Amino acid sequence: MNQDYIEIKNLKVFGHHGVLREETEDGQEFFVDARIYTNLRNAGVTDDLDRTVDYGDVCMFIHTFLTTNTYQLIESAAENLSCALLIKYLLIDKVSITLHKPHAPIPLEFEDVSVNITRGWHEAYLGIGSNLGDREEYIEEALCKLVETPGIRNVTVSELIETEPYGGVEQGKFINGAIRIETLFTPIELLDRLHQIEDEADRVRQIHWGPRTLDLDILFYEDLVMSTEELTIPHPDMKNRDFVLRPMMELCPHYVNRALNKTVAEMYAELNER
Ligand code: PH2
Ligand code: MG
Ligand code: MG
Repeated sequence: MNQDYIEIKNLKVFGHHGVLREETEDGQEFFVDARIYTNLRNAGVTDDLDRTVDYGDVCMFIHTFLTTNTYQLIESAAENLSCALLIKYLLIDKVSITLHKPHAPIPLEFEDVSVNITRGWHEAYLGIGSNLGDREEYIEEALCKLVETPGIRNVTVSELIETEPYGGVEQGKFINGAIRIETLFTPIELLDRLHQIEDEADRVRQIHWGPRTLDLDILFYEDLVMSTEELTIPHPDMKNRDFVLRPMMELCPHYVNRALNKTVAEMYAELNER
């Protein structure tokens, strides 16, 4: 993983962020520290500004962002600023922002109050499937919606394949595929967005594992291993599903399922031996 960064310290911005009326009316000084994680190797060896993130440009962007938007909370100002930087500058993988408010309305002597957050793009893999209605059209539409979602970028799709229904319910054949994305969402936020897209595809939740116009499942989210009532990552049944592993073989055969310590290629080979 990239460890390089550009660091900006104590960039002064006069802004109107705050909960109190005098804060939004009169404004006050804020100071921003920004650590911009981006690989500096290419710029380093070529001496070419176009291969890095221009820190002057970033400073102007931060200044404009924090003067033209106002937030009640410094948390919210930092959050929205981080996302805006990650979306605007394609070379930034991750950003750490500290937003200082040294004149915050606290009736005591103090030096500074600040928030610090780190935000970045996360690699995730999704399964997609449909076995009702115009299957290709539902999948095409869902892909467009993913591509157009702010907070999702670099959407890559495997070949789409027709598959026999798996799991014992008698139903029509599926079209399945796998998708690689990069996202700013947390796993739960991503799941919510996928459910929204499913709902917009006229999906009705009837029989468990029954026919559906559109199914979008999270297969991997970085190297995360998690399990809640709502969501298990990596997808707990992927090792048994040819319709998941076959398209994944095309996208990421060497990706490791950290719950099983097996690569996609190993899971696929073992499934085919059974
Ligand atoms: N999805 C299921 C159940 N069975 N079978 C195939 N071939 N493809 C699927 O996407 C699929 C399934 C539940 O999500
Ligand atoms: Mg599914
Ligand atoms: Mg599902």
